[in-house]
Amino acid sequence: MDLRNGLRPLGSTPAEFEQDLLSNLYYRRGTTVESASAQDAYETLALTVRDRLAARRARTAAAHYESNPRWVYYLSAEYLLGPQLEQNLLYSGTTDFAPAALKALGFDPAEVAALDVEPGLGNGGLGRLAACLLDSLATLDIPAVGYGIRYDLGIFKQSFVNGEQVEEPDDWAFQGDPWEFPAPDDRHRVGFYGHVGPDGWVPGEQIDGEPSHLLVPGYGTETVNIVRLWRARACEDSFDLRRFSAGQYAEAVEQAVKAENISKVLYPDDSTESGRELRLKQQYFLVSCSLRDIIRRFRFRNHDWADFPAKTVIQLNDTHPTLAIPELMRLLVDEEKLDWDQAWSIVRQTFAYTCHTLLPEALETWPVAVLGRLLPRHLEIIYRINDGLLGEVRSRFPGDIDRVRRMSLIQEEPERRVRMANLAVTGTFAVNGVAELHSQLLTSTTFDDFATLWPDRFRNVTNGVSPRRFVRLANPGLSSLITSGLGSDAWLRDLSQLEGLAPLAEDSSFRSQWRSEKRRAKAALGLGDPGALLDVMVKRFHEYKRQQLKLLHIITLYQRLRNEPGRFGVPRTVLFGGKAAPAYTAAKSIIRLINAVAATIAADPKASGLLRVVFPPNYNVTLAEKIIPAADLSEQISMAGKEASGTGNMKLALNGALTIGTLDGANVEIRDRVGAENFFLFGLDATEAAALRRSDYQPRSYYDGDAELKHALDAILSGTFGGVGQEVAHSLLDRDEYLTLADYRAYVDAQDEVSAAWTDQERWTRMSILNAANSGFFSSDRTVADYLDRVWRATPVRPA
Ligand code: 26V
Repeated sequence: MDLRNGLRPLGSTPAEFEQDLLSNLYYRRGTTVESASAQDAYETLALTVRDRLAARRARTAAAHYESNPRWVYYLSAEYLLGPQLEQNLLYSGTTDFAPAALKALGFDPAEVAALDVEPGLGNGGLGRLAACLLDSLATLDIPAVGYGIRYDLGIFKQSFVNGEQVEEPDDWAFQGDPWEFPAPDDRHRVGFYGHVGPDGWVPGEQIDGEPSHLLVPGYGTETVNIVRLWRARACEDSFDLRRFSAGQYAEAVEQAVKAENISKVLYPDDSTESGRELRLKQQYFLVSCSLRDIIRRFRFRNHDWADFPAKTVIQLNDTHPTLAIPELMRLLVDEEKLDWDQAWSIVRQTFAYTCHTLLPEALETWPVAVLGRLLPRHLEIIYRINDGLLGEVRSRFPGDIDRVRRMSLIQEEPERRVRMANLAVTGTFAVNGVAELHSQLLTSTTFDDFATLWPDRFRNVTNGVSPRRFVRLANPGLSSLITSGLGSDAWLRDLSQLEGLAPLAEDSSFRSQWRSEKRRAKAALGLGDPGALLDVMVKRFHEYKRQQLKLLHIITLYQRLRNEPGRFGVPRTVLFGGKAAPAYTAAKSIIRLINAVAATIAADPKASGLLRVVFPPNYNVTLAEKIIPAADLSEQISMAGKEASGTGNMKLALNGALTIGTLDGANVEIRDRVGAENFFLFGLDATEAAALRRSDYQPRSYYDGDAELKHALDAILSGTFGGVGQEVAHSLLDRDEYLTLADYRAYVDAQDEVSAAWTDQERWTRMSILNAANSGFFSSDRTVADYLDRVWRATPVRPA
């Protein structure tokens, strides 16, 4: 028998599924129907579903081996994959039989499904984008692997105590993770510290990287790709038996604990100085393990290094994995003995870099002293790359010392630091921003010198989101309506087909069904009054995103309902969701104030039925899938020129929310597509905002000049909200870095237009349908197609 092709197919009928569930309960979970807990049932269900995808995985891997294709490798410190159960049921075609099979064995399907825990291995947009791109890569049959870190503790769990954010560890894999395939036999050794000898780097410390992988199925295709996550492990010899025998138990395991700390926790962001060296270690750990794995895959079918760039493209998700550039140089020059120029040419043809920010403070730099101690050979390589770069700059721009200083990979003042973004631009063939405006601003500001030197290197790839996750799974009711409206579910693989909904905006029966789907989603969220406009602001808390602007609007609405009911507008529920970095005091103050304002309004009978503020804690992918379908209004109100793209804006528009927003990030492209008449635009644009920031901006002049704004800020200052939030008001009056007060009046006026539009429900529904109909561009399938065309140049391989 040909074992390679002789895999016994798994049954595709409900009865076979039930049979497999039972045998997995006995043979793999090791328990019985009588004694099985809900957890047993969950793990067994996961195995039964996973097996079906694993069979497809085996066929995919065989097809990839056979065709020796060009591979896309995605390197990312973060993945926000979201809950796995429902997705894998859908993608394996077993959604319909799982509940019955569970019931037949005596389990409550809802109780079992509730045990699915999302791996929160990311902070926000950057990590969720990585997950959407993997979904689309598999859906488009592209040979791809995502590499990341398997953090023991993911993004912290948020709760509120007296309205204040409290963080608790997220031990997401406490019960084990049934979706994962660990490969403890496939460890890679990673070095740190030490010195550079005549034959290269001699590390002073070593640890192991242990991989496991999760399956990444494509939708409507056989392909199943993987995401490979690394976990840090002490090397076998790290246990100190001598100390243990001497009763020094803690010391005996010290090395092991230190090693395993590397993958212990996801950094909530860079705003804390503590543990920075550990973060650099994480980055090198990811890069070193992943490159070794990439090279191993290359060697299955290839022997000549000159072929490496033709078979490999490695996408750097922001600068976190940028050490891959000097690491590949080290492997090629020190270990493979290629000459420097040949190695540099391979490296430069292999890597591409995506930048995800415009905030200067978010551009990573590492102290030369720290990097040189941890990775002495890599620092030497970075210096040599810098010599080449600066040589090129000097010969193109003789005498332009200032340009040399700006472009150098090394910042000199106030301390010497390595500029990771400059290294990423220098070591790659393609650099992209994540929305049109962002990409323009990158070449005109952040990377202007590099764009002058290498104009062909820069391009745009506008972000997108997975329609499977954020429409089909999140909003099954609306999905069915869309499918019946379009006459097919092919839109799930070609989201541009949503355009076919546009004529249905004129069909009153379709509009009424569309509205009832919104109502149903609101009811599922437990938001009592389905007639109230649900106004949603969900995203990480950051001053540039301006949750404080939304808050000023809420206070104004509250004051109107108390003092000038004629100007109040329509009943609203405002929903916030999002976490603040634990060390980001200003963002935490805004959270505290939102909760205080919510409590004040909730306690006022005059507000009852008119205005409500809710803030469910611990916003994550699971919660996003419940909130987004229910939203009527999407708040995208960042200071223009600061939000690279946004992806929540796309998810909300696809689910029929109307956007109120500034001309920032992908809002610009959303408005272009859905039409200016279906989008509530307000505020300064990026050029105006930058000019106002450069001028002598006086936030107090807006306070003095606008009675409603003054009234709102005075309420905070005088302690109306339990005395909370004075520091928020002071910071707005004294500095207002993100021009909140300058945009307040335009924002409140635009919100009055929102209220007016809401009073005409037929008009609102028309606008809602047109938003969804014209947002098909924002599928991550289109994003991946753009990456393929502009950067990756890889082609599909379909399993036989
Ligand atoms: C990093 C830092 C670090 C220093 C302190 C403040 C701060 C603020 C922001 C960041 C950005 C991290 C990168 C990131 O998550 N960018 C997001 O990427 C999304 C996917 O491309 C994009 O939609 C969001 O607009 C962008 O903020």
